[in-house]
Amino acid sequence: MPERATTLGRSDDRRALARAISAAERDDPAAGTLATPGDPAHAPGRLVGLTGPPGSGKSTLADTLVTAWRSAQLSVAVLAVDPSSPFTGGALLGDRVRMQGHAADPSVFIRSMGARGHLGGLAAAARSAVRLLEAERFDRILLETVGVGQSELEVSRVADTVVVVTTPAAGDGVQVMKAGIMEIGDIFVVNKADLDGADRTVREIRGMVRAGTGGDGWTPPVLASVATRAGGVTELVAALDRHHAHLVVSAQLERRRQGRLVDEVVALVARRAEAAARQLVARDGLPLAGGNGSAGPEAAIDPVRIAERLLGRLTAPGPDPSR
Ligand SMILES: Nc1nc2c(ncn2[C@@H]2O[C@H](COP(=O)(O)OP(=O)(O)OP(=O)(O)O)[C@@H](O)[C@H]2O)c(=O)[nH]1
Ligand SMILES: [Mg+2]
Repeated sequence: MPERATTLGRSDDRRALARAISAAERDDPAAGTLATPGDPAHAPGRLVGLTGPPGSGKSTLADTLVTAWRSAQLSVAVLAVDPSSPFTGGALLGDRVRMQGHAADPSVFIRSMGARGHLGGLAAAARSAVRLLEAERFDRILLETVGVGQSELEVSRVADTVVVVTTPAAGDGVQVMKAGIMEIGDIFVVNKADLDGADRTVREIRGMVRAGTGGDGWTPPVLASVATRAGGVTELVAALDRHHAHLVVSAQLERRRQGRLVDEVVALVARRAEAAARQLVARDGLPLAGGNGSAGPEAAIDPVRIAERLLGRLTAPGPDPSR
C-alpha cells in the first residue's frame, strides 16, 4: 500500500496542529474545526498503543521505533499520555528529552498530554488528538500511556494495536500483569532484555497469554527487546506489521475503528445531554410531581421517576434547552 510521508515542514503547520491538540485537551469545540480534512486517497495511519508500568522503557521504545519507521520513509506522530500528570501542552520533560533526536525532523511530531481539563476524560482527549493526527496523515501514530490502571487501559483502547511493555521480573515472577492488561495486549514486549531474567519473564508471559487467548485468531506474541540499542526493535516492527495484516484480513481493523467511533459519539452525546439537563434544571428546577421545582420529599424517594420526566422534557420537540 503506498504510504506517503507527511511533512509538517512549515512551522506554521506544526503550530496549528499543536494548537488544535491543546484545544482538544481543553475539550474546546473549536478543536474539530482546526483539523484539516485528511486526503481520502492516503491510507489511514496505523495507530499503535504502548502501555506498561512507569520506567519500563516505553518512551525509549517509541524513540527507537520512530528511527526504524523513519528509515522506511514513514512519517510518525508520538502522543505521550500520562493520566497521573497535570502537565499539559507537551510538558512531559523526560519524554521530550528522550526523543529530542527527532526534534528537527519535519516528518516527526511529538506531543505529551496530561490529565488536566478534559470533561470527557483523558481517553476522549486522546481520541480527539488522535483524530487530528490522523487528519494530518501521519503513517504511524504512537500512543504512549504511562501506567497500568483503569484510565490507562481506557486510553489504550483507542489504538489499533496495543503493545504491553514490561521488564524482566525481579524475584518471584511477573506481578505487573494485572487484571485487564493481559486481555488488552496484542503484543507483549519484555524490554530491557539486556538485564537478567528476560528469558524467564518471556516464558512466564507466554504461559499467561496461551491460557487467556481469545477466539479472534491471533495469539499475542511475546518478544524481548533492548530499546536502547539501534536494532533492538526489529522484531517488534515485524510483529506490528503482522498484527496489522491480521487486523485487515480478519476485518477487525474496520470493527475496532467502528467501535471507537461509536464510543466517541456516545460519549459526546452523553456530555451534551448532561449539559442540557443541567441547564434545564438551572432554569426550571427539577420536574417534580408537584411542579414547584424545589427538591421535596419526592427527590429522596424517586429520583428515577424525576430523571425520566427530565429526559422526556429534553427530548420533547420545542425550544432546545441547550441553546
Ligand atoms: N538497560 C536498559 N535500559 C533501558 C532500556 N530501555 C530503556 N531503558 C532505560 O530505562 C529508563 C526508563 O526509560 P523510559 O523510556 O523513560 O521508560 P518509560 O516507560 O517511558 O517511563 P515513563 O514514561 O516514566 O513511564 C531510562 O533510563 C532508559 O534509558 C533497555 O532496553 N535496557
Ligand atoms: Mg515515557
